[in-house]
Amino acid sequence: MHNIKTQVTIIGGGPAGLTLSHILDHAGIENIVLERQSKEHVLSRIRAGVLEPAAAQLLRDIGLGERMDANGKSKDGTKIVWQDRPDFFIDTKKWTGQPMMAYGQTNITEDLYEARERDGAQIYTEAKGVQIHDIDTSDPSVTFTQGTEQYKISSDYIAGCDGFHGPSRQAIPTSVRKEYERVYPFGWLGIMVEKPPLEDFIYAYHKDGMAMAAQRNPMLSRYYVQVPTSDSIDDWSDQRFWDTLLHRFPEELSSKIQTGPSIEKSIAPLRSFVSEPMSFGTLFLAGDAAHIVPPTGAKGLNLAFSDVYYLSRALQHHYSEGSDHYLEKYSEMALRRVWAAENTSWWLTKLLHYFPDEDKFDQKIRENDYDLLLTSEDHQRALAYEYIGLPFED
Ligand code: FAS
Ligand code: PHB
Repeated sequence: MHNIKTQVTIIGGGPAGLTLSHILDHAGIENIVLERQSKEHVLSRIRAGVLEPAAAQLLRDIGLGERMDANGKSKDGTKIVWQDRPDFFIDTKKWTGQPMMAYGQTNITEDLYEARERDGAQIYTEAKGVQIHDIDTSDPSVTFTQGTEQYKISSDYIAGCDGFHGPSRQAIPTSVRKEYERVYPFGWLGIMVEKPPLEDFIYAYHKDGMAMAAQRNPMLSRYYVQVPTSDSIDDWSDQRFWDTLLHRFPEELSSKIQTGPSIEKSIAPLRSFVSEPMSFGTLFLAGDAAHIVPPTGAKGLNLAFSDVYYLSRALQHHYSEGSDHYLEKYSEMALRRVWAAENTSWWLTKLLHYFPDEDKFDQKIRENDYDLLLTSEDHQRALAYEYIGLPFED
């Protein structure tokens, strides 16, 4: 058994874990990252594509914004198109003065791994059997194996950045943990295609189901269609995907969509989920380990960054100023922003998707919500501020 001591043990080498490790390292706080998968597996994941202004600025502030600003695209907002109604633009630039940033999570994770390796970070990939011990004491530890070697890491704090399926959340006693969940009766079938994208990110409402146009770079497009949860990827040939997508977009847009063979195709289930509190003893959860949002509001990755902003600040105040104020306030501060994003994502999911069990009243409410966006500047401004997310609290 290798016995190792550090200050913060970070479980999970996705965006939350790697960003936290980077910030702590540059603040002189020793940390070790444990990642279950290989680096190649983590970098192969295709997920988010849009950063809120605050998340983009955080990456710049921690010295990781150069490739984002060089290769990403500033977007004034996101378009909604609606069968038989005028288009709407969630104009964050006009109403909040802040554009969104189109830069894929895959690129961000590449930038993070490159920076961590350059800085000589301690990252254990293919760390298996992670177990968390004694988080309600001042001597918490994590045990795991890598290959045939066994390890025990003792640290002051443990950061659970291990996503929805990781062990960290489960380490909080059920007597303390409260979970809130909404599982949606549909998923998003997403594909990646090496073709020029449309100009805008576009959500399309159609009575048969939602569709979405996204992008990664001038020669890489990402598209989604709403599919029943009973569907599997084998039910969806590329041809069926394209027929469905073009059917759900208005003619003036579908005629501009360049189709082609998919280079990636996957179905993501949709759920809204929050686990409270986000901390217990010396364990602090960040990112998908604590909460999940449907991708409709482009919030998941952005919440991971705001959690990491709050947690890294709290740990820096502990080590540099001996103050535990932000550690004690972490969960309630992070959850204020999480619940605001849960609300926005839930509202946009209701607005833009066909629900199999909905009735005519639901449809009239949906149409009225959209018509208010078309006619009311107050509603337009409110949605724009929701779409960029709450400002980070002092
Ligand atoms: P992650 O899940 O990214 O990272 C957790 C890491 O912990 C993983 O690398 C995992 O391997 C590791 N881990 C898990 N268990 C472990 C263990 N026992 N030991 C060690 N390590 C362990 N968000 C958006 O904003 N827009 C989108 O369009 C979007 N699309 C998505 C599509 C899919 C299919 C999924 C699953 C999510 C999507 N998301 C989207 C949300 C997603 O981007 C997350 O919010 C983001 O990855 C959160 O980052 P982390 O909290 O770091 O969690
Ligand atoms: C994406 O770029 O994949 C994307 C963007 C915005 C969303 C969902 C997905 O709301």
